[in-house]
Amino acid sequence: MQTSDYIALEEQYGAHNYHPLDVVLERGEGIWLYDTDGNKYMDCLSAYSAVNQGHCHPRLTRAMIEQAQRLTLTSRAFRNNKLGQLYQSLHHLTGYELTLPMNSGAEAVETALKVARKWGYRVKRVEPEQAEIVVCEGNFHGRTITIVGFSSEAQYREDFGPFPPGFKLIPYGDAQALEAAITPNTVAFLVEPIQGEAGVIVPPAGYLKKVRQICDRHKVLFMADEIQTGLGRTGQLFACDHEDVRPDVMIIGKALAGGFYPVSAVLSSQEVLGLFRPGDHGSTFGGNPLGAAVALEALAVLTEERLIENARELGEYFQERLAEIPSPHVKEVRGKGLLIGVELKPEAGGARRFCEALQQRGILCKETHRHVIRFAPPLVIKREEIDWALGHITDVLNME
Ligand code: IF1
Repeated sequence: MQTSDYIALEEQYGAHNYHPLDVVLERGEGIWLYDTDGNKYMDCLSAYSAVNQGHCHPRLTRAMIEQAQRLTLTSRAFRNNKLGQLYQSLHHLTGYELTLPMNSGAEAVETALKVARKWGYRVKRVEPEQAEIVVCEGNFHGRTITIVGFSSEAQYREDFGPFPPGFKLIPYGDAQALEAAITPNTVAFLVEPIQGEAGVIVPPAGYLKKVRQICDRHKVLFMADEIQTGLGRTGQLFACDHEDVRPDVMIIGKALAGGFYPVSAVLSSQEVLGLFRPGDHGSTFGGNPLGAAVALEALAVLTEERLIENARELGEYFQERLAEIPSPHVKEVRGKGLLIGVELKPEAGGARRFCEALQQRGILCKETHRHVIRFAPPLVIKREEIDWALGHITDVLNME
């Protein structure tokens, strides 16, 4: 089959809920992707930070194959020999007492919303059906009806109502707005430490520390969605670590299983996750031994190959060099670690055409919110590979 044949199949038989670049990928290795015409590309998206360990990491491939030959799924009606080990590994790595395993990021976010409401009723003693959760404008937490119900993005909400009540939107990065929004019924504040989809929006320094203090003052759960920013992406284990802040509830996913298998999780304390009783919540695949085995190895790769340190060191390097590029189109370079956004001026005509030009030079990026090019390569990237990319990025950022 030709590349055009693959595209035709997707166009004819698939729902058109995406507008992908017209590149048909068939193989990945480390930071490199290969299309059906044999072209090679540097992956600067990492599947939205799900492939932090690099494509087809041999240790993850081996872990998946070995487990897949033994046991893949039992349901949680029975126990398996991998889940407890994943729980222990996450406890040792993060310090949180308990884990609740799910599959997609949205499922983990929904789980966090449910446990926050339960905590509100059982511990904070909020009146039944009155729990409120504060969220931020520009948020992205997934695509379920509950979650898009509190999105500020019209397209994510359009034609999907009616939506569940109990959510309050405030401006991102504004700690006073959080304090003003809290009522006696507020049970939680859900926030991304850096807003990925909104265009790699880094909040003002000290914001997360103020959030922590406000949530303590008003007995509100601080819930961090680190599905995209977590597990090394920003040069720390969690983006919250940049401000030495510890959320009550930590939500992770994506790179938790290195892009091999959907594994997400909610991490918290006995006081919060200990509220769930058997039958309160669940999932057919949540906590399955195949996902757990891959996640165990994905966490080991993250720490043993020092990917967090690499993201910190090379993220700073990449961002500095990007900021030095003289370009008539660039408005701002921002981000943390290897989560970098290059915002273009409105007169540049949108980031899509720059991503298409980068594709022609062997670099795959994704624009976000029309004017921002996101650079988020796998955390295994090397300095000389960044230097190679910078040459092409410089040319593209100077095209007409
Ligand atoms: C799409 C965005 C990124 C996330 C955060 C929860 C989820 C995501 C911070 C839900 C997922 C993905 C979803 C994917 C594109 C991508 C995305 F553009 F949509 F917003 F990364 F920025 N919290 N983000 O980033 O996790 O259920 O997908 O496993 O929906 O188009 P999921």
